Amino acid sequence: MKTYEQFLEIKQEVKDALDNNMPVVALESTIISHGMPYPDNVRMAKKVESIIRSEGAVPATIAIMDGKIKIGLTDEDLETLAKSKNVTKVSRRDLASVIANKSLGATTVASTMICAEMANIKFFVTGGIGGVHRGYESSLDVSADLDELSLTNVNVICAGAKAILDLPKTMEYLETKGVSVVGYQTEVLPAFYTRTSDIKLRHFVNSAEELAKIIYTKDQLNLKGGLLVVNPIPVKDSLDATYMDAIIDRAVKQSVEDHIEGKDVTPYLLKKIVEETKGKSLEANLALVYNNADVGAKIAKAYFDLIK
Ligand code: PSU
Ligand code: MN
Repeated sequence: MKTYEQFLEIKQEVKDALDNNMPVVALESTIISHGMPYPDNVRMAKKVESIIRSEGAVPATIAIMDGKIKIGLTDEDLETLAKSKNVTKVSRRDLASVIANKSLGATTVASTMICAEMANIKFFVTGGIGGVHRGYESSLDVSADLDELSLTNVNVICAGAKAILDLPKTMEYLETKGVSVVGYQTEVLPAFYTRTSDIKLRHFVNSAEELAKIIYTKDQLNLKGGLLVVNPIPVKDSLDATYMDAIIDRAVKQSVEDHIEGKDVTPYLLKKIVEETKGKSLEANLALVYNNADVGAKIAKAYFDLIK
């Protein structure tokens, strides 16, 4: 028994799937507690799980509760995370304290990867990852998500990174850390609310089967770290880039004026953008997460079909 297993509480449904080599897809909880307002957040969390199930995979939303890493949550757990005011945003550096103190914690991309790997889950669906923030030169703000992608062998499916970040620098950082970014039916980096950016990708695929082969090969090569799959928002849900750029610029400027720092930056910006777009950005955010859930489950399924 591994020493960390004493802290894992894996839902029976997830355990059964793992034992039988069935596809399991991990989901983060910071997107619920700090990424979207109530009650849209809990609606999102439940719908994402149902999309993954409808593709024949098992969802496993991850959070820290009662001194345990819970892998697979009940609807009641999701409601608690969505509603509570005192949920800690837990990244790698926060994990031990929040578990030891038995506080309620929502996992970011970085900590969800760590917990998923402990439970032997290979795939993880989210909306957007953290990255190198704009104004990095003075703040030194780089999300721990990026280093985690280079360390932890969990494959992450997202819609790129939000334009609240410095996208070219985020891509440079991933390159330095040796993280493979693979476009799913796109040759350029999608920018979350929009399908495209100026950044060309070095690797892209057209199908879940092609991705499954790359992931299988990466594992056989024993390369550490995760693969980052970037999947563009559907055309009908994407927003106008110029409109969003202006809103994001204002939100970033306001965050500097308001002296927002550290882990509060991302939630602050997400909230401001939803307010400024009168909910339009939230609708886009929901749509891209659902799309990622669909694609992520298909990739997980293709992978387990391949290794059978
Ligand atoms: N980007 C989004 N929505 C989110 C997040 C990022 O569009 O909810 C969350 C994720 O949990 C991500 C975290 O891991 O924010 C990154 O926070 P930070 O920048 O503080 O590392
Ligand atoms: Mn940060």
